[in-house]
Amino acid sequence: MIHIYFVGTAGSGKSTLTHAFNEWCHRQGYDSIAVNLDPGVKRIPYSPEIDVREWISLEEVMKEYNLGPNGAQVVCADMLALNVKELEERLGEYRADYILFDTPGQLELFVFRSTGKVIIEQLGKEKSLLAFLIDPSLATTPTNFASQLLLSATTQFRLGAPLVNILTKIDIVDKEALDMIIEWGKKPEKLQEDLMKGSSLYSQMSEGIMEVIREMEAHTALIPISSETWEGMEDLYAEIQNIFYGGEDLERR
Ligand SMILES: Nc1nc2c(ncn2[C@@H]2O[C@H](COP(=O)(O)OP(=O)(O)O)[C@@H](O)[C@H]2O)c(=O)[nH]1
Ligand SMILES: [Mg+2]
Repeated sequence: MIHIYFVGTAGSGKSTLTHAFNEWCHRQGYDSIAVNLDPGVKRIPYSPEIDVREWISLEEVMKEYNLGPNGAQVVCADMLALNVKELEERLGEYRADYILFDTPGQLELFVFRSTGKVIIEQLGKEKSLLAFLIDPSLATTPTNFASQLLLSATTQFRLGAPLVNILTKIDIVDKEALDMIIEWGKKPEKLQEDLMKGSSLYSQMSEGIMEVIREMEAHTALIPISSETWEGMEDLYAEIQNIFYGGEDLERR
């Protein structure tokens, strides 16, 4: 059983990819389920097998504690950490090979508060993979892309599990921009070179940042994916096999 946590900034495509990858797995005959970990989400584009909204309600928290939506989101995230046993029990009802977790819209709720760490550790860190989603619209300049990689590195640093970077929504990115981002993903030296072309004021800082990116191996595979056309789903699956079974397909074991 492998746990995949889809993490990324708001709107990066977590919910859409959780659903699309789940569908793709079913289509291939793989055994997967989807879990919604976002208590605050109003509408998700699929019906997850497990949904934390079954036991945590943003509306009720807003009423009970007299909070606005942002404050209530924080309380809900903390409640989720406290209710991890309930989640574990619900998961115990399934025997799927792949559990796909759709995490809260705002990345900071899962990454910087205790929620994400508590859940991953309680459910088993050794079988967990972080899939960090990078929205291409936040990655079109060297500075933006490097900032996303730093955020990805921070996520891995905080949560302490293997991580893959995923470039989402590639069906709506123009080819030139896409090729550029993919090249930066493959060649850190190219990213560094392009970063240095920017303001010299920050060149030393850029060098330091690149060092962190290399050091933390945030610069592992960048997998370009579209949840619309399903391009790249196969690559994500292959990378999962690679990380957990050294490339040997679970289905063929
Ligand atoms: N064209 C396209 N749109 C996408 C893709 N993935 C997500 N979106 C859109 O991006 C928006 C945010 O996606 P969502 O999954 O809700 O992001 P989340 O906040 O990270 O869960 C939605 O309008 C999605 O329809 C994709 O692969 N292609
Ligand atoms: Mg979402």
